[in-house]
Amino acid sequence: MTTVTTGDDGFDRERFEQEFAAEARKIGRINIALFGKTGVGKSTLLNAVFGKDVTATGSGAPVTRGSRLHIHKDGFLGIIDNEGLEIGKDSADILGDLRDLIEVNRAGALADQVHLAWYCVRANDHRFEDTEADFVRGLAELGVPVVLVLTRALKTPAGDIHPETLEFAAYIESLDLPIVDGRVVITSAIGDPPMGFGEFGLQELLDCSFRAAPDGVQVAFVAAQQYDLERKAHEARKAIAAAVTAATAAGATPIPFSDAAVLVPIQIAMMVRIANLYDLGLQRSTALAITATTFATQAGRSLVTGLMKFVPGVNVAAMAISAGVAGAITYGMGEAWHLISRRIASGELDAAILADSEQLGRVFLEEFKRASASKLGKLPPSS
Ligand SMILES: Nc1nc2c(ncn2[C@@H]2O[C@H](COP(=O)(O)OP(=O)(O)O)[C@@H](O)[C@H]2O)c(=O)[nH]1
Ligand SMILES: [Mg+2]
Repeated sequence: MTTVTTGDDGFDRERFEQEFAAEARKIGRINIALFGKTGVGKSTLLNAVFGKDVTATGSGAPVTRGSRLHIHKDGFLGIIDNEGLEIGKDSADILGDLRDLIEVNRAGALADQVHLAWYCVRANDHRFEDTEADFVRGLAELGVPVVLVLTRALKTPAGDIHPETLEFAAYIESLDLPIVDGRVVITSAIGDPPMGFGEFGLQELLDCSFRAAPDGVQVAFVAAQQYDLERKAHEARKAIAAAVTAATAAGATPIPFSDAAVLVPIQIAMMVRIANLYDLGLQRSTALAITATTFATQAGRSLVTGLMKFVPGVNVAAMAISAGVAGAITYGMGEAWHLISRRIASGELDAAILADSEQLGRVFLEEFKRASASKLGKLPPSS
């Protein structure tokens, strides 16, 4: 028997933390091998797409003994790089090390495999050597999908990608290399604001990479990247819909009304899923969950009490409403939790609000009430 220490606010911290960690493990990791000369903009690209340069945080463990490849792991992302080695001169060594890495992990967990390579060339270099083409072919032969990225690209004053860059891309594409979609992705990770243009090409880079990455790491990729928040929202909505369905089914069985608003396992599962999709981290998610639960429990209770006035003493009707209410409350929880998660990821909620649980609670509550009421309004009238 499981004892759930639901106090008045119904929050079981230990359980939440365990579920959070279990969900993070389940999501796994995407590993990207990153290649390109020093200064082409690899770190800047990582920052723009993942919100951090994982290679900058510590040296990363050597892949195998004596290997010149390094794997930097951070949450849902692993970056493999060849710091200090030169494509061309050291190609055989790099490919050999990568082959070792792939062989060692072939039978192992998906989270330890190499899922994708980004081969970066500075757009302005206008040079793509035979040794680089050979290297790209070598990567593809190892079974790693290669996205060929032109970095630090420039735009004309009219806002078009520089014609010479387009020519350079067309030249590389004419080589018929085994690259994803057969095409080159032209990017600028930070743009050049004084020159009048911002970042571009990152959405294409992500779309192309998502198409090439194995199914089993798609969610890790969604969680790791911080550029395309709509991908996160899409997954979060699926989690909310699943929880609402499950809660509605659970609500149809006679649960005590006092429990309708507390954090049932369905709601915890939904919350840890969404928090992980937005990569909020354990500590922050736990603190948020405490606030959310406190406010939702109060609101849920008054919602249920209000509804009960309309069905005095009719047990069957009460149970039917209970199913709808369980779904509506779960929907309200999900939408409010999602709103907070999304605003944190987009930087709309600053540290001051996050530290102020009253203020945060009000944001949560407003969305909770709006969403659960919209769901309740769609319930068939009870007879
Ligand atoms: N304007 C502009 N500068 C960039 C861009 N990407 C990188 N840089 C600059 O190029 C330099 C080298 O970038 P970095 O990311 O450190 O290259 P890495 O050695 O490949 O990791 C830095 O000064 C960056 O600010 C870009 O998209 N636009
Ligand atoms: Mg760097």
